[in-house]
Amino acid sequence: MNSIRIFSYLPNPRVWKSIIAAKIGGIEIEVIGDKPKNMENWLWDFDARPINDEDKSDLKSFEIKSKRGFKGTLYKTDDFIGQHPFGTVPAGFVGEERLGVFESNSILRAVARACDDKSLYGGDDANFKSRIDSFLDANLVFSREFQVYLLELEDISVYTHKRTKAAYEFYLDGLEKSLSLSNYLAGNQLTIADISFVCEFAQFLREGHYLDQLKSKNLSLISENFQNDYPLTFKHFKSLSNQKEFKDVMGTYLDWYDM
Ligand SMILES: N[C@@H](CCC(=O)N[C@@H](CS)C(=O)NCC(=O)O)C(=O)O
Repeated sequence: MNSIRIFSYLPNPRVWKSIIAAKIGGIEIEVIGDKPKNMENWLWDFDARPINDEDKSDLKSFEIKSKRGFKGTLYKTDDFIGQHPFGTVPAGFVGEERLGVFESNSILRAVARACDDKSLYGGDDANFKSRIDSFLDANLVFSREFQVYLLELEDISVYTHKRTKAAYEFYLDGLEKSLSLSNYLAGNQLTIADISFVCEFAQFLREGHYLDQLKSKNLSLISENFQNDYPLTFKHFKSLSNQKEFKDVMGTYLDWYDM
């Protein structure tokens, strides 16, 4: 079996994708990390580890300004940057050669490929695999749009809200059409396209924690009418997130959300 290690802040819905796929596919993966606020006190590396102030003065050459989602300085080794040129987490390392795999959907694909049962990623059907990829790409486009939105929610601009709303409608319109034709996103079986959707969408729903900030700008929740506007997608999201393999990983993350 191909060994897979993931380094990230935890909990992270983008890591859950891989953990859920590994559970369903019956393989073990290694997940290392810490709370988001502690990531500046870790050495970002294959052998990631917590570091103290003394370590930090010895590791000055690895100091690097955070770029997205973090504030301040992070400690990323040259080897880490060699394998992860965009410097992001989740950071996957696969195989004996500890090859860097970045982007959570790509890490998810790596996990699904490592499973004995390949059905989560289309089995031997290259065309079906490509279709699954299409959903994963559409999911990443939405995910990038709402990442900007979530990071700005403390002081949200009308521009970002409008842009994210358009991305939400584009993505969910497509999912709803798909689910009117098949039981799962890419066809009639559970695939990593569904797993990625559930984890990303659970994260997007965190906009609900910023109701006051949105109201103060006369803006409303983008997902306000999720259930009515996209009934099939809502049902799919609800039923998968309540499925044991998902629930065991996602824990209480969605408990606040009224479904
Ligand atoms: N689309 C990427 C998002 C990864 C990402 O943007 N990670 C951010 C944290 S949310 C990061 O690692 N930032 C590192 C930095 O700020 O230097 C994925 O799905 O893996």
